[in-house]
Order: sequence, then C-alpha cells, then structure tokens
Amino acid sequence: MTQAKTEPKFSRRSFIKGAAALTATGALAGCSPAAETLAETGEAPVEVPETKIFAGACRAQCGQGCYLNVHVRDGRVVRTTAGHFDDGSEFDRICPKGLSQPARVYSAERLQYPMRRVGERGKGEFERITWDEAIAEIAEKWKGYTAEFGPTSIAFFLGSGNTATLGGGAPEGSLMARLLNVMGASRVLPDRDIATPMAWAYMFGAGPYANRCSDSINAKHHVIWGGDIAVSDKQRAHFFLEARDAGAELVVIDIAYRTMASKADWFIPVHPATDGALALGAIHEIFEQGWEATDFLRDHTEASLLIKEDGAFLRMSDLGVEPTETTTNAQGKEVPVDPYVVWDEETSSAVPLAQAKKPALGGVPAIEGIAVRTEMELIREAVEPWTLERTSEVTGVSAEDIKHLAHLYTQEGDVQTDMKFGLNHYNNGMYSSKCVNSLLLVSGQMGRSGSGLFTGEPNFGEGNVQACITMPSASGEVPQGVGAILNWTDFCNNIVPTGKKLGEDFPIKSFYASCTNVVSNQTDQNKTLALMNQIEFIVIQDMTMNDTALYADILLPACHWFETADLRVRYYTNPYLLWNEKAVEPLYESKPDAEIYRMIAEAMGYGDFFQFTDDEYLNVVLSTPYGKENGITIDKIREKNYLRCANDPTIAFEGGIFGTATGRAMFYREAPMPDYNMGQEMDLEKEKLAVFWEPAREADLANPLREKFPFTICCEHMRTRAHTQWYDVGYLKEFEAQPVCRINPEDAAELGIAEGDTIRLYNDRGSVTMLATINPGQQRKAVHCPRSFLTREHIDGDLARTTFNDYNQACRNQSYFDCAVAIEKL
Ligand SMILES: Nc1nc2c(c(=O)[nH]1)N[C@H]1C(S)=C(S)[C@@H](COP(=O)(O)OP(=O)(O)OC[C@H]3O[C@@H](n4cnc5c(=O)[nH]c(N)nc54)[C@H](O)[C@@H]3O)O[C@H]1N2
Ligand SMILES: Nc1nc2c(c(=O)[nH]1)N[C@H]1C(S)=C(S)[C@@H](COP(=O)(O)OP(=O)(O)OC[C@H]3O[C@@H](n4cnc5c(=O)[nH]c(N)nc54)[C@H](O)[C@@H]3O)O[C@H]1N2
Ligand SMILES: [Mo]
Repeated sequence: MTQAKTEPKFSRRSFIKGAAALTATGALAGCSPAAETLAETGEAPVEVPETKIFAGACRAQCGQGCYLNVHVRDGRVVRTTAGHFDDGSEFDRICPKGLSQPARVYSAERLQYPMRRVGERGKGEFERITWDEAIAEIAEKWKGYTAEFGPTSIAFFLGSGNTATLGGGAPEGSLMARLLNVMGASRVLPDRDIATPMAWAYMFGAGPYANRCSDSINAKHHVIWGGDIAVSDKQRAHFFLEARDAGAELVVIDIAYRTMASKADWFIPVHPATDGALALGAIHEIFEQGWEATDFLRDHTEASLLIKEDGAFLRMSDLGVEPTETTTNAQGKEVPVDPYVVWDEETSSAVPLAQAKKPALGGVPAIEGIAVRTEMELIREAVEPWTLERTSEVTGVSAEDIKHLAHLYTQEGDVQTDMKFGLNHYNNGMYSSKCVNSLLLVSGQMGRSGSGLFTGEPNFGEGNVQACITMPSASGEVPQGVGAILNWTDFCNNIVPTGKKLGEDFPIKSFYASCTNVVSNQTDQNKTLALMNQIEFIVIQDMTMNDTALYADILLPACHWFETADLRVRYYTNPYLLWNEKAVEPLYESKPDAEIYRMIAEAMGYGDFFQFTDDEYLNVVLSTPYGKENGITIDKIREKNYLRCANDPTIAFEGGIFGTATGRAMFYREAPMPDYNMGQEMDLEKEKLAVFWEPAREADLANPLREKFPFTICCEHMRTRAHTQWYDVGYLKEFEAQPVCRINPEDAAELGIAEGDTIRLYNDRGSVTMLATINPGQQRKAVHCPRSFLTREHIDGDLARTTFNDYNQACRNQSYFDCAVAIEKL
C-alpha cells in the first residue's frame, strides 16, 4: 500500500462502495478494504465541505436561553456546541438538549406542509394543502366569525415554545401578539407559574426581585426552597455549587431527594404543599426566642401600620385631617393621598408614616377613641397556633429541624433564599409563598448583599411591548387592542361550553394556538380534549405533530429556530440579548412563524399594520428606556450576535427599599382583589394577611379524599425535555425512555409493587399507566412522575388526565402538583 492510497481525501462514492464490500464479505477483522477500493476508482477526490458556524440559541421555555454555535456543512446542521461570550464565562453552559438540536431539526415528527383535517379530531388524519389554501381558509372562516360574532369569537393562545421576538408565541411584543391586537381577538391566558411571583408582587411591589448571580458568593447560607436547579435552571446551578465550595451552607427544602438535595449540606424533606406551615413554624420559633429583626421590620416593612377593627388601615382622614395632596395611581388617575397613620414611640403620638421617627410595632393605645392594632400584632396572633408540635405534625419536619431553620435565618449570618415553582403548583401556592416571604422579612434577610429572595439575571425583559402593540398602521390607524382576556379555566369550563361569560353571550368559534402544546400541558386533559371537540375551527401552528397538533383543523408548519433569523428576548437567568442567525433554509414547506403571522394578517385585510421590516420592528421592541439610554439597536446586537445587559441592580431592593407605594414590604392588604373574575365566591379574609395559610386541596394529607386516593403526584419538569419539546429526540430517550413513577419502597411493598412493574395511577378524573421505579428518596404517599410525555408515549392514559382544572379563589394558577390518586399494580 503506498502512501497515496491512505490520503485522507477520498471520494464519498468509493467509501460507500468499500463499506458495502466490507458488509458483503463479512470482513470484520482489522483489514481496510475501503482504502484499497479508493485507489482503484480513480475518481477525483471531493473536498470535505467547509463548516460554517452560525449564532443560535435554545428558545424553549426552560428559560435559560443558552447561546449555541450552530455548525452547518453542505446546508445541513451537523452539530451544536456551546457559544462563548468574550466578557465572561458564567453563562456559556449548554445542556444535552442544546447538544441534541440537530436531531430536532431533522426529526421525523416535523410538520412538513400545511394540512387540513379529514378524519376525526385527535386521530391524526390530514390531507396536504397549499399555503394559499390554508391561509385562505383561515381568513374566510375568521372573517365570517368576525362579521357574525365579533372578533372576540376568535381566541388566541400564545404559548411559550419559542421565546423569540418576531416569531415567538408568549413574548408579549411578538408579531403574533400584534396580530391579536390588530384583530381585537380574545386572548386565552395559560395561567401557570402565577402564585409565587404574585406573592412577591403583593408583598415586595414591583421587582426585580433577584440579587444578581454574582452576589451568590456573598451569602453564608443558600436555601433552595422548592426547586431542582440542576434540572430546571442549568445556567444557575453552578453559582450555588461555587458558593458552597467557598464555604456557604447549601440547604434544600424539597418533598423528595432530588439532584439539588444530593448536593446539599442540609436537606429538609417536607410534606407536599406544607412549606407555608413550615415557614410559620419557623416564624413562631423566632418570636419565641425574640430573634425577629425588629429594626428591619420597623424601618423597611409596613409592620407598624395600624389596622382598625373593621380591617381597614387607620388614615389621617380618620383623625379629621383631610387629604391635601394628590398622586397618580396605576390607572393614570389623580387620587388624593390620605396617609397611613402610625404610632411614633419617640413622640408618643399618632403621625403619618412618613413623619414617624420610631413607629411602634405593638401596644398602641386607642387613637381618638379608635381601637387599633399593628400589622405586627396581627402577624404574631396568626402564627400563635404554629407551635413546633403542630408545625411538625403538618409538615413532617422534626421540631429540632424547625428550630434549626429559625436559628439559621436569624442567628447565623446572611441567607439567600431561592424559590422556584415547587410551592407554586398547588392550590395554596400563593399562601405558602407569602408565608415564606414573611419568614424572610421577619428575619430581615432582604435588601442586602448575600441575602434576598433569589439570584438571577432578569434582564432586558420583553422589550417595549406597549409600543409594539400601539404602533399605528401605514395609514395611521391604531390597533384596536386585545378584544378580551380570558382565563384558561373559565374558557375551558364555562365560556366555550355555555357560550357565555359571566352570564353575557360570549361565543367562541375558533381557537388559534402557536408555540404551545395545550393538550399535554394544561391541567385535566379530559377537559382540554372536551374543549377542543367543542370548538368549531382550530388552527395550530407548530413544529411537530404533538398531542395538540392532532386536534387541528388547519395545521401550519413552523420552521425550526435555526431556519430563520430572530432575536431571543425573555431572560430569566441569562443576561444576554442573543441574535439568532438563519443557519439553514426552512425544511420542507415550513415557514418562519413571523411570516405566517404576516400572511394571515394580509389575508384578513390587516396587511397595512405590518408594513415594516423585521429590523424596524425589532428596534421598536428594543426601545425601552434602558434600551434607548444604552443605544441598543438590532445592529448593535448583531455586531457580536450577543449583547450583555446590565440594567438591573446587583442587589434587589437595596437598602430595604421595596417596590411598593410606601417603599416598604407589605404584610397586609385591606381590600384584596382576586386576579381573575369568573364570578367565584371569595373569602376575602384569607387574602388580607400574608401569614394566612391553609392546606392544599388534594395534596393535604388530612383531606378525607386521601382515604380513597392516598398518593400525591409531583409531575416534575424533566431533565431531558423542556416541557414536551425534545420528545422526538432518540438520544435523550436513552436517559428518560418512557413515563415512570418513582415510589417509596415501603409504599411499593404494601401494594406489592416491584421495580419495573406496570402500575395504574387513577382518580375520579382519569388515569395513567406506566412503569414503577422504587426510590427511597421519595417520601411515603408522595410519588414523582416526570411529566412531559405525549399521550402516545404512555402505556395507557396520560399523566395530565389526573390533575384538576380549577383555581385558588384569588389566584389564577394551574395546580399541577395538587393531585391525589390511588395506585394499583396491573
Ligand atoms: N429541563 C427543564 N428545565 C426547565 C423546564 C423543563 O421543562 N425542563 N421548565 C421551566 C419552567 S417553565 C419552569 S416553571 C421551571 C420549574 O422549575 P422547578 O420548580 O425547579 O421544577 P419542578 O420540576 O416543577 O419542581 C420543583 C421542585 O420542587 C419540588 N417540590 C414539589 N412540591 C414541593 C413542595 O410542596 N414543597 C417543596 N419544598 N418542594 C416541592 C420537586 O420535588 C422539585 O424538586 O423549570 C424551567 N426549567
Ligand atoms: N403535568 C404538568 N404539566 C405542566 C407542568 C407541570 O409541572 N406538570 N408545567 C407547566 C408549566 S410551568 C409550563 S410553563 C407549561 C409549558 O407549556 P407549553 O408552553 O405548551 O410548552 P411546550 O411543551 O414547550 O410547548 C411548546 C410547543 O411549541 C412548539 N414550538 C417550538 N418551537 C416553535 C416555533 O419556533 N414555532 C412554533 N410555532 N412552535 C414551536 C413545540 O413543538 C411545542 O409543541 O407546561 C405546564 N404543564
Ligand atoms: Mo413554567
């Protein structure tokens, strides 16, 4: 064999021939027939095509927005690697999802061309149609509905599957959002992830709530309360580990021994949905020991405000001082300022809050005959029942551990508390979250370096949404705005089935969803399916043939993220604005989402509202005060394809100045309002004081329902998927192949269940069949099921058929984990 024969440049055809020969002769042992065949063909060697690298990003709603290098050879995506920033490497991580992107681009599940349903809904029987036909049919139907029933009879659902600006669903300033506002259609809210953030907003006012990630190193203790950061927040996990390696204590409060728990110095297992009780028990202990942060409570919270017997605040007008000043309220109206009254200990007199030198936290005499109590006194009274014994009974946490937690928060230096969505996904999620917030305030663990609510980099945000919505058409017409905002549960359970909203006619004729898989991701799938079957005309725009796509009347194929240029916004943990280049041509007949929204607009007669280039629109998105101040334009971002933003302070609420009207954190609301209205009855008392807590609906161990349905399911977010995305990637299925239920060994033994057995989880709503896996990290009577599988991946049923579709009285939040089932071995 000469040297020439082994030259690395070889012809592709001859290599294939050689490979065939190898197979044919069954020659397996060490020889190299390919090399010999090469020389014989005499064909000109082919150049290995050049690999070009394009800037990309994962745009799924795991919230990380990781920067990707997209390697393209011969017009095909061949590889993805981590992109690097030249100004630091804290955020240049990517995960197996990012690494397996090429498999998504070339997935057999991709929607290839527009389709029209021909069979029964859900059966997946479609016929291929042209884009012109698809768009014409949508426009014809929608024009008809608009003429007969008004534009609100068309309901848009903006999903989280693509967090890009032009094409995205959920980004508020996307072209889909513009189309919605131009048409005056209805918007259906997904109503998820609301409870915990709402609790922050109620108590701390406007954010940002997070100290920057760089501050995590300054905490002496990190408490991760209801989050599995290593799985769900991959850009941030290393900050916790670095802080721990530098000497901080890492504490994890979870219902199961999960990845972060395995990294913790102290793991506190708590019964599902009882975190609020745990926080109240810790506050009780803090009061017992006199460890509360009195100065912080006095100076930085509203704990000194006085409440009258009727539950209203004592104001200067109660003392005969009529308001003289006005202020502009949230609705832009001028309203009188009637200051809150506090008792000033320095002067022993009742004065407006702003004038008090030392507001009293308790023991205030009747003022001009009006009996009052401070917020602080109401808090003390409310936590009184939460003795160590009772707290321990409810939460399953030992009295020792509750005492230790109280000590840690108040006696052992700075504590940073990270809350993700472990508390959120229950019917009592807002109450639990408010109780934990209260613990932070009572301990004074906010507003300083090393303390605070959580760490993150919530940066540029959604952009100048208002300008995107109100931007006039080419002829100067202003979009009419969203026609109606509907809550998912109301939409599903009332509005569509009855054609009425709060007793008034409200017909829904069409449902248009992009970037979402509602059938898999909203609670109580049987209700979602019933809903789908009641709607006359369903348009689904997606990349893959998932559970929701199966219910479409018209299916619109969106291209993959690498097949169109767009700007990734919506940062939670990653401080960069990322420009995503178009790396390859859209496959098949798929199109960029933005182009599809424009096509629909044009056909509906609204083309005039879309007479701008993509760049012009993006510059409107970027025109926030921060964007303008820093000259952020799309061209500037494109210089490197990324741009780091630094508009949030390093320390949230620095110096204890909160985002509320008084600049103080709030424990009490005198006139609470629900954040949705479907005519529900409300017990307002529950919503007033932040330390109110009640058990979850089904996760509550004391609920008599639990005799029939003894187990709660935590349907956790999966390591290998972002919600249902990546279901079509074989590499990742090697790690999480199919639905499983992790169950405690003693529970399993009682039910006669062994590893790998097929089991059925069921309740009155529905059932699901999957494999059991025995796991001592599960507590008794609480199982975990990774949640993002499609119906067809389950042995039978679907996990999403077990959850309930209902809200807490005041908070429009889907309670994914608040679900009780019975389990049987099949
Ligand atoms: N890989 C991946 N990452 C994701 C996502 C994804 O689908 N895949 N989704 C993203 C989205 S939109 C979200 S909302 C987040 C969710 O992020 P996380 O909140 O971190 O994730 P979850 O899986 O919902 O579970 C939260 C953790 O809370 C625990 N937990 C459950 N109930 C309780 C409770 O009552 N008390 C306490 N203390 N702990 C409890 C669970 O055991 C779990 O460890 O993840 C984001 N990141
Ligand atoms: N049981 C249970 N259910 C849950 C949860 C839970 O913990 N348990 N968590 C819930 C939470 S917190 C969330 S945030 C939701 C998320 O719910 P969804 O927002 O519905 O999330 P995905 O499953 O990611 O759906 C995104 C869809 O967008 C499509 N898509 C991706 N890229 C594009 C694109 O560029 N264009 C278009 N047109 N489509 C695209 C994907 O194919 C996919 O079908 O799930 C919720 N559902
Ligand atoms: Mo979420």
